[in-house]
Amino acid sequence: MENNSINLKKIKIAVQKSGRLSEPSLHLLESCGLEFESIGRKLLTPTKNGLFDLLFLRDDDIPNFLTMGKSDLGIVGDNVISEGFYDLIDNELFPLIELPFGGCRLSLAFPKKIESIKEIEGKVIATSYPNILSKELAKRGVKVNIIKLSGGVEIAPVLNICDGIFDIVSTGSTLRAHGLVESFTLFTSKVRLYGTKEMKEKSSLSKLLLTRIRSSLLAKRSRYLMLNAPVTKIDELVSLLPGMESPSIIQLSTDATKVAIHGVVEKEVMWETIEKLKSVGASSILVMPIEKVME
Ligand code: PRT
Ligand code: ZN
Repeated sequence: MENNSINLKKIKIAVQKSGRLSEPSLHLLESCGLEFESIGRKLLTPTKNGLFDLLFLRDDDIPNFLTMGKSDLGIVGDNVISEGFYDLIDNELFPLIELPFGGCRLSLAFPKKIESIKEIEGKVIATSYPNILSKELAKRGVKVNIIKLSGGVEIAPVLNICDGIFDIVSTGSTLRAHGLVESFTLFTSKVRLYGTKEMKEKSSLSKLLLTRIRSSLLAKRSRYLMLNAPVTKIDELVSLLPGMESPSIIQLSTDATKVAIHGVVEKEVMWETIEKLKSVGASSILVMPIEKVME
Protein backbone atom coordinates (compact mmCIF):
# COMPACT_ATOMS: atom_id res chain seq x y z
CA MET A 1 0.00 0.00 0.00
CA GLU A 2 1.77 3.18 -1.14
CA ASN A 3 1.35 6.54 0.55
CA ASN A 4 0.32 8.35 -2.62
CA SER A 5 -2.80 9.92 -1.19
CA ILE A 6 -2.21 12.86 1.13
CA ASN A 7 -5.68 12.78 2.69
CA LEU A 8 -5.37 9.41 4.40
CA LYS A 9 -5.41 9.60 8.19
CA LYS A 10 -2.80 7.34 9.77
CA ILE A 11 -4.21 4.21 11.41
CA LYS A 12 -2.87 2.49 14.53
CA ILE A 13 -3.13 -1.29 14.60
CA ALA A 14 -2.62 -3.15 17.89
CA VAL A 15 -1.19 -6.68 17.74
CA GLN A 16 -0.08 -9.02 20.50
CA LYS A 17 3.56 -8.34 21.40
CA SER A 18 4.52 -11.90 22.14
CA GLY A 19 2.27 -14.93 22.21
CA ARG A 20 0.09 -17.15 20.09
CA LEU A 21 -1.41 -14.33 18.04
CA SER A 22 1.80 -12.40 17.31
CA GLU A 23 3.21 -14.24 14.31
CA PRO A 24 -0.08 -14.95 12.49
CA SER A 25 -1.18 -11.33 13.02
CA LEU A 26 2.06 -9.98 11.55
CA HIS A 27 1.92 -12.45 8.65
CA LEU A 28 -1.58 -11.32 7.85
CA LEU A 29 -0.57 -7.67 7.80
CA GLU A 30 2.52 -8.47 5.72
CA SER A 31 0.37 -10.37 3.23
CA CYS A 32 -1.60 -7.13 2.77
CA GLY A 33 1.53 -5.26 1.74
CA LEU A 34 2.41 -3.68 5.09
CA GLU A 35 6.16 -3.60 5.61
CA PHE A 36 7.69 -2.92 9.00
CA GLU A 37 10.66 -3.63 11.17
CA SER A 38 9.55 -6.43 13.46
CA ILE A 39 13.01 -7.03 14.89
CA GLY A 40 13.27 -5.59 18.38
CA ARG A 41 9.58 -4.77 18.29
CA LYS A 42 9.34 -1.39 19.88
CA LEU A 43 5.96 -0.65 21.41
CA LEU A 44 5.17 1.56 18.43
CA THR A 45 6.52 0.76 14.98
CA PRO A 46 5.52 2.73 11.89
CA THR A 47 5.08 0.88 8.62
CA LYS A 48 7.54 1.80 5.89
CA ASN A 49 4.88 3.57 3.84
CA GLY A 50 4.05 5.80 6.82
CA LEU A 51 0.32 4.98 6.65
CA PHE A 52 0.09 2.75 9.73
CA ASP A 53 1.58 2.46 13.20
CA LEU A 54 1.79 -0.95 14.78
CA LEU A 55 1.35 -1.13 18.54
CA PHE A 56 2.76 -4.23 20.21
CA LEU A 57 0.77 -4.95 23.37
CA ARG A 58 -0.38 -7.71 25.71
CA ASP A 59 -3.56 -9.12 24.22
CA ASP A 60 -5.55 -8.14 27.35
CA ASP A 61 -4.62 -4.48 26.84
CA ILE A 62 -5.69 -4.28 23.20
CA PRO A 63 -9.40 -3.57 23.90
CA ASN A 64 -8.43 -0.79 26.36
CA PHE A 65 -6.26 0.90 23.76
CA LEU A 66 -9.19 0.77 21.33
CA THR A 67 -11.72 2.21 23.80
CA MET A 68 -9.27 4.94 24.88
CA GLY A 69 -8.85 5.93 21.24
CA LYS A 70 -5.13 5.07 21.36
CA SER A 71 -5.50 2.41 18.70
CA ASP A 72 -7.92 2.20 15.77
CA LEU A 73 -7.76 -1.52 15.03
CA GLY A 74 -6.66 -4.51 17.09
CA ILE A 75 -6.31 -8.26 16.60
CA VAL A 76 -7.63 -10.12 19.63
CA GLY A 77 -9.70 -13.12 20.70
CA ASP A 78 -13.42 -13.02 21.58
CA ASN A 79 -12.45 -14.50 24.97
CA VAL A 80 -10.60 -11.32 25.92
CA ILE A 81 -13.30 -9.01 24.58
CA SER A 82 -16.19 -10.94 26.14
CA GLU A 83 -14.51 -11.28 29.52
CA GLY A 84 -13.65 -7.63 30.03
CA PHE A 85 -15.56 -5.59 27.50
CA TYR A 86 -18.81 -7.44 26.82
CA ASP A 87 -21.01 -4.34 27.11
CA LEU A 88 -18.90 -2.47 24.56
CA ILE A 89 -19.30 -4.98 21.72
CA ASP A 90 -21.05 -3.34 18.74
CA ASN A 91 -21.09 -0.12 20.70
CA GLU A 92 -17.45 0.97 21.12
CA LEU A 93 -15.71 -2.19 19.93
CA PHE A 94 -16.72 -3.58 16.56
CA PRO A 95 -15.84 -7.05 15.30
CA LEU A 96 -14.79 -6.39 11.69
CA ILE A 97 -13.19 -9.53 10.27
CA GLU A 98 -13.01 -13.09 11.61
CA LEU A 99 -9.47 -14.43 11.27
CA PRO A 100 -8.43 -18.01 10.57
CA PHE A 101 -6.11 -18.49 13.57
CA GLY A 102 -6.21 -18.59 17.37
CA GLY A 103 -9.67 -20.13 17.58
CA CYS A 104 -10.35 -21.98 20.82
CA ARG A 105 -13.12 -23.06 23.17
CA LEU A 106 -13.74 -22.39 26.83
CA SER A 107 -14.82 -25.51 28.64
CA LEU A 108 -15.64 -26.83 32.06
CA ALA A 109 -13.37 -29.70 33.07
CA PHE A 110 -13.38 -31.98 36.09
CA PRO A 111 -11.30 -34.89 37.40
CA LYS A 112 -14.15 -37.16 36.22
CA LYS A 113 -16.56 -36.84 33.33
CA ILE A 114 -19.79 -35.11 34.32
CA GLU A 115 -22.77 -36.01 32.16
CA SER A 116 -25.34 -33.35 33.01
CA ILE A 117 -24.59 -29.70 33.56
CA LYS A 118 -27.13 -29.64 36.42
CA GLU A 119 -24.68 -31.83 38.39
CA ILE A 120 -22.25 -28.93 38.72
CA GLU A 121 -24.72 -26.80 40.71
CA GLY A 122 -22.95 -25.45 43.83
CA LYS A 123 -19.50 -26.72 42.84
CA VAL A 124 -16.35 -24.58 43.15
CA ILE A 125 -14.86 -23.67 39.77
CA ALA A 126 -11.51 -21.95 39.22
CA THR A 127 -11.08 -19.79 36.14
CA SER A 128 -9.43 -16.73 34.61
CA TYR A 129 -12.76 -16.03 32.89
CA PRO A 130 -15.29 -15.46 35.72
CA ASN A 131 -17.49 -13.11 33.70
CA ILE A 132 -17.88 -15.43 30.72
CA LEU A 133 -18.45 -18.36 33.08
CA SER A 134 -21.18 -16.70 35.12
CA LYS A 135 -22.91 -15.33 32.02
CA GLU A 136 -22.87 -18.71 30.26
CA LEU A 137 -24.04 -20.61 33.34
CA ALA A 138 -26.82 -18.09 33.98
CA LYS A 139 -28.12 -18.85 30.46
CA ARG A 140 -28.23 -22.51 31.47
CA GLY A 141 -29.81 -21.87 34.86
CA VAL A 142 -26.86 -23.17 36.89
CA LYS A 143 -25.08 -21.50 39.84
CA VAL A 144 -21.53 -22.27 41.00
CA ASN A 145 -18.93 -20.69 43.28
CA ILE A 146 -16.25 -19.07 41.17
CA ILE A 147 -12.62 -18.61 42.21
CA LYS A 148 -10.70 -16.22 39.99
CA LEU A 149 -7.11 -17.22 39.20
CA SER A 150 -4.97 -15.37 36.70
CA GLY A 151 -2.95 -18.42 35.63
CA GLY A 152 -2.16 -22.05 36.41
CA VAL A 153 -5.86 -22.84 36.52
CA GLU A 154 -5.39 -26.47 35.52
CA ILE A 155 -3.44 -27.37 38.67
CA ALA A 156 -6.12 -25.95 41.01
CA PRO A 157 -8.19 -29.18 41.33
CA VAL A 158 -5.08 -31.22 42.29
CA LEU A 159 -4.35 -28.67 45.01
CA ASN A 160 -7.93 -29.02 46.28
CA ILE A 161 -8.64 -25.38 45.56
CA CYS A 162 -11.72 -26.27 43.53
CA ASP A 163 -13.88 -29.06 42.13
CA GLY A 164 -13.30 -28.19 38.51
CA ILE A 165 -12.03 -25.52 36.15
CA PHE A 166 -13.27 -23.38 33.29
CA ASP A 167 -10.45 -22.65 30.85
CA ILE A 168 -9.32 -22.33 27.27
CA VAL A 169 -8.99 -25.62 25.43
CA SER A 170 -7.44 -26.08 22.05
CA THR A 171 -6.08 -29.62 21.53
CA GLY A 172 -7.10 -30.82 25.02
CA SER A 173 -3.59 -32.06 25.87
CA THR A 174 -3.11 -29.63 28.79
CA LEU A 175 -6.30 -30.92 30.43
CA ARG A 176 -5.28 -34.54 29.90
CA ALA A 177 -1.81 -33.87 31.32
CA HIS A 178 -3.48 -32.64 34.52
CA GLY A 179 -5.93 -35.54 34.77
CA LEU A 180 -8.93 -33.43 33.81
CA VAL A 181 -11.81 -34.40 31.55
CA GLU A 182 -13.46 -31.79 29.34
CA SER A 183 -17.14 -31.94 30.18
CA PHE A 184 -19.00 -28.95 28.68
CA THR A 185 -17.96 -26.33 26.16
CA LEU A 186 -19.70 -23.10 27.12
CA PHE A 187 -18.06 -20.57 24.80
CA THR A 188 -16.38 -20.65 21.39
CA SER A 189 -13.81 -17.96 20.71
CA LYS A 190 -12.58 -16.64 17.37
CA VAL A 191 -9.77 -14.20 16.85
CA ARG A 192 -10.98 -11.11 15.01
CA LEU A 193 -9.87 -7.78 13.78
CA TYR A 194 -11.76 -5.42 16.09
CA GLY A 195 -12.07 -1.73 15.38
CA THR A 196 -13.42 1.54 16.74
CA LYS A 197 -16.62 3.10 15.45
CA GLU A 198 -14.64 5.23 13.02
CA MET A 199 -13.05 2.13 11.49
CA LYS A 200 -16.43 0.41 11.28
CA GLU A 201 -17.80 3.43 9.47
CA LYS A 202 -14.93 3.06 7.05
CA SER A 203 -12.49 5.89 6.98
CA SER A 204 -10.98 5.69 3.50
CA LEU A 205 -7.76 4.03 4.70
CA SER A 206 -9.50 1.47 6.89
CA LYS A 207 -11.77 0.59 3.97
CA LEU A 208 -8.68 -0.03 1.86
CA LEU A 209 -6.99 -2.12 4.56
CA LEU A 210 -10.12 -4.14 5.33
CA THR A 211 -10.51 -4.94 1.62
CA ARG A 212 -6.85 -6.03 1.48
CA ILE A 213 -7.26 -8.25 4.52
CA ARG A 214 -10.41 -9.90 3.14
CA SER A 215 -8.65 -10.44 -0.20
CA SER A 216 -5.60 -11.91 1.46
CA LEU A 217 -7.75 -14.32 3.52
CA LEU A 218 -9.66 -15.28 0.39
CA ALA A 219 -6.42 -15.95 -1.52
CA LYS A 220 -5.08 -18.09 1.35
CA ARG A 221 -8.15 -20.26 1.56
CA SER A 222 -8.56 -20.66 -2.22
CA ARG A 223 -6.84 -22.56 -5.01
CA TYR A 224 -6.76 -21.88 -8.73
CA LEU A 225 -7.87 -24.92 -10.74
CA MET A 226 -7.13 -25.55 -14.42
CA LEU A 227 -8.60 -28.53 -16.22
CA ASN A 228 -9.51 -29.86 -19.61
CA ALA A 229 -13.09 -30.88 -20.31
CA PRO A 230 -15.33 -32.18 -23.07
CA VAL A 231 -17.32 -29.31 -24.66
CA THR A 232 -20.52 -31.22 -23.90
CA LYS A 233 -19.84 -31.11 -20.13
CA ILE A 234 -19.06 -27.40 -19.74
CA ASP A 235 -22.25 -26.42 -17.89
CA GLU A 236 -22.04 -29.32 -15.46
CA LEU A 237 -18.36 -28.65 -14.69
CA VAL A 238 -18.83 -24.89 -14.32
CA SER A 239 -21.59 -25.47 -11.77
CA LEU A 240 -19.02 -27.32 -9.63
CA LEU A 241 -16.72 -24.26 -9.57
CA PRO A 242 -18.72 -21.53 -7.85
CA GLY A 243 -15.72 -19.61 -6.40
CA MET A 244 -15.36 -15.87 -7.10
CA GLU A 245 -16.54 -14.80 -10.55
CA SER A 246 -17.56 -17.27 -13.23
CA PRO A 247 -14.80 -19.59 -14.46
CA SER A 248 -13.00 -18.91 -17.78
CA ILE A 249 -13.58 -21.23 -20.73
CA ILE A 250 -10.65 -21.40 -23.15
CA GLN A 251 -10.55 -23.05 -26.58
CA LEU A 252 -7.83 -25.70 -27.02
CA SER A 253 -5.63 -25.20 -30.09
CA THR A 254 -5.45 -28.89 -31.04
CA ASP A 255 -8.80 -30.42 -30.03
CA ALA A 256 -12.14 -28.78 -30.87
CA THR A 257 -14.06 -31.31 -28.77
CA LYS A 258 -12.42 -30.06 -25.56
CA VAL A 259 -11.95 -26.77 -23.69
CA ALA A 260 -9.79 -25.67 -20.79
CA ILE A 261 -11.68 -24.39 -17.75
CA HIS A 262 -9.99 -22.15 -15.18
CA GLY A 263 -11.68 -21.42 -11.88
CA VAL A 264 -11.25 -20.87 -8.18
CA VAL A 265 -12.20 -23.31 -5.45
CA GLU A 266 -12.05 -23.12 -1.65
CA LYS A 267 -9.16 -25.20 -0.26
CA GLU A 268 -11.45 -26.92 2.24
CA VAL A 269 -13.61 -28.52 -0.45
CA MET A 270 -10.86 -28.91 -3.05
CA TRP A 271 -10.38 -32.69 -2.91
CA GLU A 272 -14.10 -33.30 -2.91
CA THR A 273 -14.52 -30.91 -5.86
CA ILE A 274 -11.69 -32.57 -7.83
CA GLU A 275 -13.32 -35.98 -7.45
CA LYS A 276 -16.64 -34.58 -8.66
CA LEU A 277 -14.95 -32.83 -11.61
CA LYS A 278 -13.19 -36.07 -12.59
CA SER A 279 -16.41 -38.04 -12.43
CA VAL A 280 -18.00 -35.58 -14.85
CA GLY A 281 -15.09 -35.93 -17.32
CA ALA A 282 -12.44 -33.40 -16.30
CA SER A 283 -8.84 -34.34 -17.15
CA SER A 284 -5.33 -32.83 -16.81
CA ILE A 285 -6.33 -31.07 -13.59
CA LEU A 286 -3.78 -28.58 -12.24
CA VAL A 287 -4.08 -26.95 -8.81
CA MET A 288 -2.19 -23.76 -8.02
CA PRO A 289 -1.89 -21.47 -5.00
CA ILE A 290 -3.18 -17.92 -5.36
CA GLU A 291 -0.70 -15.18 -4.48
CA LYS A 292 -3.21 -12.33 -4.20
CA VAL A 293 -6.75 -11.42 -5.12
CA MET A 294 -6.94 -7.80 -6.21
CA GLU A 295 -10.40 -6.29 -5.83
O1 PRT B 1 1.14 -11.98 27.28
P1 PRT B 1 -0.24 -11.93 26.76
O2 PRT B 1 -1.26 -11.53 27.78
O3 PRT B 1 -0.33 -11.11 25.51
O4 PRT B 1 -0.56 -13.42 26.26
P2 PRT B 1 -1.47 -14.56 26.95
O5 PRT B 1 -0.56 -15.47 27.69
O6 PRT B 1 -2.65 -14.00 27.64
O7 PRT B 1 -2.08 -15.24 25.69
P3 PRT B 1 -1.60 -16.42 24.70
O8 PRT B 1 -0.52 -15.92 23.80
O9 PRT B 1 -1.38 -17.71 25.39
O10 PRT B 1 -2.96 -16.54 23.86
C1 PRT B 1 -3.48 -15.48 23.16
C2 PRT B 1 -4.86 -15.83 22.66
O11 PRT B 1 -4.79 -16.98 21.85
C3 PRT B 1 -5.88 -16.19 23.72
O12 PRT B 1 -6.46 -15.07 24.35
C4 PRT B 1 -6.91 -16.96 22.91
O13 PRT B 1 -7.78 -16.06 22.24
C5 PRT B 1 -6.06 -17.65 21.85
N1 PRT B 1 -5.81 -19.09 22.11
C6 PRT B 1 -6.03 -20.08 21.20
C7 PRT B 1 -5.30 -19.66 23.21
C8 PRT B 1 -5.23 -21.04 22.97
N2 PRT B 1 -5.69 -21.27 21.70
C9 PRT B 1 -4.72 -21.93 23.99
N3 PRT B 1 -4.67 -23.15 23.77
N4 PRT B 1 -4.88 -19.15 24.41
C10 PRT B 1 -4.39 -19.98 25.35
N5 PRT B 1 -4.31 -21.33 25.19
C11 PRT B 1 -3.72 -22.08 26.37
C12 PRT B 1 -4.78 -22.39 27.43
O14 PRT B 1 -4.85 -21.35 28.36
C13 PRT B 1 -4.24 -23.67 28.09
O15 PRT B 1 -3.26 -23.39 29.05
O16 PRT B 1 -3.22 -23.32 25.96
C14 PRT B 1 -3.56 -24.34 26.92
C15 PRT B 1 -4.52 -25.32 26.34
O17 PRT B 1 -4.09 -25.74 25.10
P4 PRT B 1 -4.29 -27.27 24.65
O18 PRT B 1 -3.89 -27.27 23.20
O19 PRT B 1 -3.38 -28.09 25.49
O20 PRT B 1 -5.75 -27.62 24.84
ZN1 ZN C 1 -3.19 -12.16 27.91
